[in-house]
This record gives sequence, C-alpha cells and structure tokens, in this order.
Amino acid sequence: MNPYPHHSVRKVIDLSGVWEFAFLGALDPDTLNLGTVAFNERMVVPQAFDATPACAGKRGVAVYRNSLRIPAGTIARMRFGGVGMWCRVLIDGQAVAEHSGGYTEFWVDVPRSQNEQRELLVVVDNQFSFERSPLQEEYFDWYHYGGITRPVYLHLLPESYLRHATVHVLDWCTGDIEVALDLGGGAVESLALKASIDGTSIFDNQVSITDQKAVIRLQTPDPQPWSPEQPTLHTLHLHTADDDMEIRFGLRSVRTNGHEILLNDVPVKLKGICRHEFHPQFGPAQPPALMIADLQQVRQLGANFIRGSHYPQDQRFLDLCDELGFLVWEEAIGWQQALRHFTDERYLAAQEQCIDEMIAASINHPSVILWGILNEACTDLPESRPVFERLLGRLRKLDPTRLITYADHRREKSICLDLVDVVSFNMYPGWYYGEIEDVLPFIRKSLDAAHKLAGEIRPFIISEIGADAIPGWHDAHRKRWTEEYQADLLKIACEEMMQNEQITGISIWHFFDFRVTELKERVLGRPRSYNHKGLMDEYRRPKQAFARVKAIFEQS
Ligand code: ADA
Repeated sequence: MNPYPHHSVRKVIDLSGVWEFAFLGALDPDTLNLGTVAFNERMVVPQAFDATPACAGKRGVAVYRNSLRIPAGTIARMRFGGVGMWCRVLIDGQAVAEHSGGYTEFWVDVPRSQNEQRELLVVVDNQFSFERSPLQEEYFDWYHYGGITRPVYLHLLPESYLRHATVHVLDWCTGDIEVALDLGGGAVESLALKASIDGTSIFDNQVSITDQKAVIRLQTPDPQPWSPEQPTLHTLHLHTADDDMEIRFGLRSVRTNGHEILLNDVPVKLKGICRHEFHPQFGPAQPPALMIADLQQVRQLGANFIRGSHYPQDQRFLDLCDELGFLVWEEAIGWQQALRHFTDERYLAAQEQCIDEMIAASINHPSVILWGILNEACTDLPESRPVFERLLGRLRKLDPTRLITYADHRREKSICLDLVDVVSFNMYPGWYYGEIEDVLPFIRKSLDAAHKLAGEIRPFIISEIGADAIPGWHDAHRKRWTEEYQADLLKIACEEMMQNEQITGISIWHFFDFRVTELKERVLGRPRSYNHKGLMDEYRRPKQAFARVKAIFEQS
C-alpha cells in the first residue's frame, strides 16, 4: 500500500521490512562513534522501536542499517514518511540530512556514486531536547515514540525529474484544473510533457520551464464530483521522456456561508472523532490493516469526519480517507504551547517547516478540508496574536483553497478567533469543570462567545469534548470514570450538535484510549498511563458511549 503519488515508469523501491538495528541508550548522538556499533538486533520499518518489548519505555539513540542498490551514477532520493523524534541520515558514512518533528514526510538526496552497493544508516533519537526536537515535548498528553514509524522509499531518477505536482481544482463542476509542477535535477528550459486523466490522453506539448517550475491548465474528461457519499477520484498521469508521476485528485469545493460549511455548495454537518495515530503494539506506526479497521469503525459509528489530532497524518491514511469519503481536519503539531514557545524564533521556524511539509505532502487530498495549527495554545496573550497571524497566514498563502482553523481552549478569552474561517473550541464541561448538568449551558454559552469574538457568524465546531471511562467499569451511580457517565455526557453534546443548526460539527475526544506521557503531574489522572476518553479501548473494543453516539449520528 504505497502512498500517492505513484509511478509506473520511475523505479521506486519500498524499503519496508526488517532492518539491522542497535539501541544504544541515553547518549548524545553527536558523540556517537558509528564504527563501533554492533548491529545485533533487528527492527521492522515502519515501527516504533519503543513499542517493542525490548525497548518499551526507553529513551535514547538507536541506529538502523540497511543497504541500497543504486545503479552507478544514478540520481537517487529517499522519501521518509516520518521518523520520531529526530534523525540523522548517513550514506556510506557521510551525514546527508537531519530531520525532526516526527510526523512529516521529508526527502533525502543520495550523493551520486559509481558504487552500486551503498550503506544507509539512520541515527534516531527519541530523547526530549528542545535543541533537536523543539516541536515535541514530554508534557504533551500523548506518548512520544521513537523510530522510523512510516515507510521509506528509494526513488531512482533521471537527470531531470518531476519533483512535485499540485493539482488546483479551478472549477469542480467543469473539471478545470491547474497543475503546478516542480522539477528537480539538472535545470531545463523546456520539457516535453504528456498528461492523461483516467487513461484519456489530454495533453502532449512542450512546456516552458522557469526556475524549475511550470503551470499547465487541463480539463478533466467526464468530470465527476468527489463527496463523502460518492468519493470519486480522478487520476492524473504525467509523463516526461524518462519520468512519470500519478496523482489522484477530487473535484470538490469547500467554503463557508454563515454558520455553514458548504461542500460542493451543500451544507454538511461534521460528525466526527479526534484520532491519534496509536496502537499499543505499534505506537504511531500504523499497519494498513489497522488503518482500514479504524476507518471501518469510524463508518460504523455513523461519522463522516476525522480530526487528525495533533499532527500531520500518515499519507497512506489520507489516501484511504480520499477513497472512502471521510472529511479530514489535518493540523501541524502543537499542544498547549506557552509564551516561551512563541517568543523563541527557533520554535516558530520549526512550526513553519512543519506547516510547509504538511501542505506539500497533503495538498492533493480531497478528504482534507480543514488545515489547523497549534492545539490549545495560549491564545489569550497579546504575544500570541502575531504568531497566529504569521502561521495561519502561511497556511492561507500556501493553500487558499481550504478552510483554516485551530482548536482553542481559552475560548472567550481568546484574541485570535477573527483570524480563522471556522471557530473551534475544545471544552470539558462535566469532566474537568462543572457537572453533567452544566454541559448543555456551557456549549450554548461557548457558541455565543464564539460568534461575538469572531466578529461575525462563522462555522463553529466542538473540536473536543469528552469524559474518561475505564473500559468495563459500570456502576449504578453513573459517575465519573464509568462507561455510563461518558455515554450520558456525550449524548448531551452530540444531540445538541445535531439539533442546533449553529453548531457545524463535533470531533469527540477521543476515538480510542491511548497511551500518554508518564510524567507524574499528568499520569496520576491517567490510570494505566492511558487517556481513557476513548469511545473504544486501545484495542478498539467499543465502550457504551460508542452505541449511544452512533444512535445520534445516524439520526440523519
Ligand atoms: C485537551 C487536549 C487533548 C487531551 C484532552 C484531555 O484539551 O487537546 O490532547 O489532552 O485535553 O483528555 O484532557
């Protein structure tokens, strides 16, 4: 199950499988003498090494080794889907790239060589360090795993190659699209390009190239709209003399109208869940079987919407959402950032990189309708506004075709709400504050505040709400931690979302129970080191709330 873009002319080698591995413990990767490392262990790629029994809960440096076979003198690049949390890539002993951030795709150029057999080493560090990995900190309410957690591919390339292509849908009804091309390799002034859509040849021309870029307009033959009910995808195949790229796109529009989100001009209610990439056995590395099983259960719940909390998603998961017709909110990584982050240029630069990488990887997915940033930051501080202006502005500039939002937990104290298309509030009435009778008034009060603060009526999403329930814990008192209490609370929130036309959607916190940080300050409220706000336990066995929410989501 390779992520798009696909290639049929270009040779792409999937490096998934068993790699040589060594876990070296807590040390500084800069002091590491790679010549002395004994690769006595084996590790699967993709997998989180600290989700395996031998390394469970350990923090330190690990080294992965594999060999690459690249024909002499050939240009080659590697596509890494995601490595947690920091890594350095070495080819034949030479450091060629470093990356941090865990959840975004990055490309590594392999230096050319006349040798066919090349050695690939990936040094991975899952230790918390603001210097190396400013975007991931231990206090976040999820467990930060380490390892090559998403697939790695080796691309063998011609002298000049297709580096990236973005499909902009100009008109979802007529199927007019614009394709922005980026080339890599040797600079060229023009390119012989052929294009077909769904197998029909529609373009065969010389294209002029400026600064390795070109834009062409194409017309989709037999255009069919993409929607959750009918997620029809079109496939654009680009061919040069010696390279190719196959991209899928969907003809759909998304815009707002007052409190509504319109998909292809039709209002849509977002009935959904928040989802971390997590399973006890794999950490954030998701086997395709797990992704499909999760999506089957999203569908069983009667939901159409997934908030990919709190970081950019695995491209294979988004491909499945495109195919199966789920609507997705994808967000750059963030969790309760404070003033110290927003006054540190290193942090802001890392955020920008995360946004750029997220958009480059995900821009062609019709399932993604909302971009987000910075879950629950300190949006009530004056220093935060320029940060939100800068980062949301960057999202808008890179992709003016989607809606932007962020999950705000300062709510009525926030000073950034006018910057978004969709106001999203995280709220825990009946759990962290108030009682179950307070849930409905709290939601209504929040909605009023959202409209006032945004300066006008905008779509409003309850981006988090929930209660912890220990799986299997039932009690006649129906109080906190029981499955009954969670089900009762979510029933109130979901019914209000369905009935109140000013509430555009909900993403329940959370789809399943998931492992969290072991920091004492948090873990004492997290039995078993788990956040128990899942509608299911961590092995996806439904709690009582699942059926209650399903009954409400399926009402219309
Ligand atoms: C927050 C946060 C989530 C999760 C949740 C909870 O609002 O956005 O990531 O930590 O609270 O369960 O407390």
